[in-house]
Amino acid sequence: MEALATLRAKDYKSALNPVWCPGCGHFAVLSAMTKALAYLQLPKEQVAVVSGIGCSSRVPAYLDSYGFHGIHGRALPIASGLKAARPDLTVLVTGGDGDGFSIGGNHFLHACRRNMDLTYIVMDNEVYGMTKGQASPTTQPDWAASKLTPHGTGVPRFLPAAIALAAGASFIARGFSGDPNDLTRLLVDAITHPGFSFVQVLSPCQTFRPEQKDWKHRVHPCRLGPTDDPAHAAELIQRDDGMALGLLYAQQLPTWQPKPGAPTTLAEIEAEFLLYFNPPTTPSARRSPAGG
Ligand SMILES: Cc1ncc(C[n+]2csc(CCOP(=O)(O)OP(=O)(O)O)c2C)c(N)n1
Ligand code: SF4
Repeated sequence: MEALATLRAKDYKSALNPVWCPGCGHFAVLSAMTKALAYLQLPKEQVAVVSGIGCSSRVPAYLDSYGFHGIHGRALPIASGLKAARPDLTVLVTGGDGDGFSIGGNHFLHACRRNMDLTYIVMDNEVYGMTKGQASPTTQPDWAASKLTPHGTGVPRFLPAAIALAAGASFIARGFSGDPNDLTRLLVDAITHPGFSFVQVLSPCQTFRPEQKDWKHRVHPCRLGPTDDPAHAAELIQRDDGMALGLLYAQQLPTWQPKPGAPTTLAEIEAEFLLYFNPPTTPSARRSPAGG
């Protein structure tokens, strides 16, 4: 029997070159993703990457797996539908802090508590990069560089790890694009964790947040974690300065599974939603017996 060829990180890259600005942190995140996939030797046709909209959400185009470049803030519901229909696939979800925590914030909360076996990688640069530098939910309240918020937003920051924990996520980690080896290891752990894995990746925006160059001096390993105790995790995440890297919390919780016998093929799913096989033609016949 012919031995299967080993897949290398570059085998997971598509022929498209990223259009990101030179020095953008997202390059290293893409590279760590390909290394993690190669480490796990996942067949390319068994991997699907779903994203929203933003510079970070362009990732599916740069990978040679299945992918779906969705709509702003809707990557998680699209990925959840895909995972429900094809539980055999490894489904990764990518996006930015604007995409995932602002317009997509509601979906983030419910994906955490539903605990489907998805890996959600958020490239957090504390700004809307693609739309030219507006404040995002993770932007500091006094950041006044955007013309839209000349005095800062004045609004406290969204704390992704704390909110993921409160919403019921079973795996929470923080990586840094400037530390690609540790990031690769975190992604391997996240992909192999059964359930919803949330990885916040600090990924600087060179263009609209050039001051983030100093992140390489500010990040540090998480000294208190990881833990599987939610109370301990809450304490360590709340005390955290937002720059602690590594696995923060992991817990084995029941994952969402499709019910046995649930429809899986498109024809079966369509049949579930079919209201009338022989639609009534007259308005009175269309009314329900209660007249509703
Ligand atoms: C419904 C909708 N609203 C707004 C936009 C405009 N829009 C595109 S990307 C984006 C923000 C992206 O920021 P982020 O998710 O942080 O990613 P980054 O570009 O920083 O990687 C916005 C507001 C849109 N495409 N669709
Ligand atoms: S605008 Fe910022 S996030 Fe977008 S590609 Fe450029 S550096 Fe990266």
